[in-house]
Amino acid sequence: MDKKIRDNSGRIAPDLVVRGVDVFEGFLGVEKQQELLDDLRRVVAAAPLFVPTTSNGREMSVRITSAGRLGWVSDQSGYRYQEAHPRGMAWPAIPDVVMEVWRAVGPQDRDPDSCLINYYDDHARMGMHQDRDEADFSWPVVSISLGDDALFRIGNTTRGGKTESLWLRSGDVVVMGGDARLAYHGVDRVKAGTSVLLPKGGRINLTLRVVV
Ligand SMILES: O=C(O)CCC(=O)C(=O)O
Repeated sequence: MDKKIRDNSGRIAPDLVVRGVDVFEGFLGVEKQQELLDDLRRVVAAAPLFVPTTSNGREMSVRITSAGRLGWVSDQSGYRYQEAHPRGMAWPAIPDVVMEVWRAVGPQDRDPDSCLINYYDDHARMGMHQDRDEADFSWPVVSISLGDDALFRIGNTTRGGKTESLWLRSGDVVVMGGDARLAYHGVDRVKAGTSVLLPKGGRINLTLRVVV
């Protein structure tokens, strides 16, 4: 990892804490981002991106796939984690670079079960929501951003109220743990042309979770 400023307990210190959410700016340097992108191309070749729908049939604006033992899906039967891609194949393994990030900023004694891969084009967004499809909220959610800048919004542990926004850039890592684990959050927009990492533009976000 490129950032190595550690606190007394040996953990890497965040650059910023917004409402209890730890933000590690530029955590992955350009070479690691490129390595990760190459890994993700292999993941997507084995388990293609698909458009999730809400239970009432409305298409979400992101395209998704997963790596790891379990992947998150949403369709007319609702949202859930499952062991196979909607087309039936097992999810590919979580890339090593992603596991290195998890071990550097997340728990050392438990690996994630799932790495959700969201692809945002210039028009995609993600509404405010809580991550609560997992069994145990004491494990944090670790998120990695690649590609164009995204306006990430963090709210409260109940819906509504004041929120704060920050731009997430390629290589940034965010950890939502402790009291912030159940904070409402979302992505208001992606700013086209702010990164050259993805040849066709857009943004990839990876979220790592302990599910069971
Ligand atoms: O794209 C992001 O930065 C956030 C993704 C997210 O909130 C999620 O996958 O639940």
